Amino acid sequence: MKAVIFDLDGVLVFTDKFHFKAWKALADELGIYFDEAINNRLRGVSRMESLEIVLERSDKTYTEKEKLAFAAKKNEIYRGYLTAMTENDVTEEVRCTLTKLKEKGYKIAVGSSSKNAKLILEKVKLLDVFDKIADGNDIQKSKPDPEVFLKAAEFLGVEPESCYVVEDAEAGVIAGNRANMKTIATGDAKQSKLANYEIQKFSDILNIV
Ligand code: B16
Ligand code: MG
Repeated sequence: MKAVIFDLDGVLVFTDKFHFKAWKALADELGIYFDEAINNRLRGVSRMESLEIVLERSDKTYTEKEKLAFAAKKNEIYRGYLTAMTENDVTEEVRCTLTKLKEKGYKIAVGSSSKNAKLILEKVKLLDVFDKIADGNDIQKSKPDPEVFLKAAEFLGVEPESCYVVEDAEAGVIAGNRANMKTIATGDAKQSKLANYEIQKFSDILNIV
């Protein structure tokens, strides 16, 4: 049995722009500098680890309680953007490619660091398309740790060596490599040249697997 495991944010849907806006709103409120380059470092990284990166630019030291409140605030703003998502936020190309992979006999799963993954998949009507979903609620360590992809493979009952991982984040590609899976880079992840394959468009996956 073979499988393809998809990262969510930046691969299946483009919620990265919402993460950016939400972190920017929090950073502005705290008077901390934040830009696209810093935002790129947050791809695939858990919410609390992302907050630590955002706070690198602050002179102040915050308590754990304050940090939890900041993360909750960011998540509230982020989830506000998610409410507007619909099935139109997933392209026909993505839906067709997923169908063709299943026709070819592949199991398909999501491997996302996000604790909001199921909500997003439900909003864009992809929840029932995947055989399994491993997300931020299933793991202790976020990417670049391989845990989320190993969980997805375990949920599917497929050996890691028989899995492909599609990722837009360098941290995610490293996680896929560490999981002993074959990695396919899209978007930002192509810059690091760490993946086994690169794609220009989503349907190119069909030429690789
Ligand atoms: P949440 P992915 C990741 O999703 C995002 O890329 C990253 O920016 C975010 O901090 C992380 O999920 C946690 O998200 O705050 O919703 O739990 O790319 O692994 O699908
Ligand atoms: Mg991503």
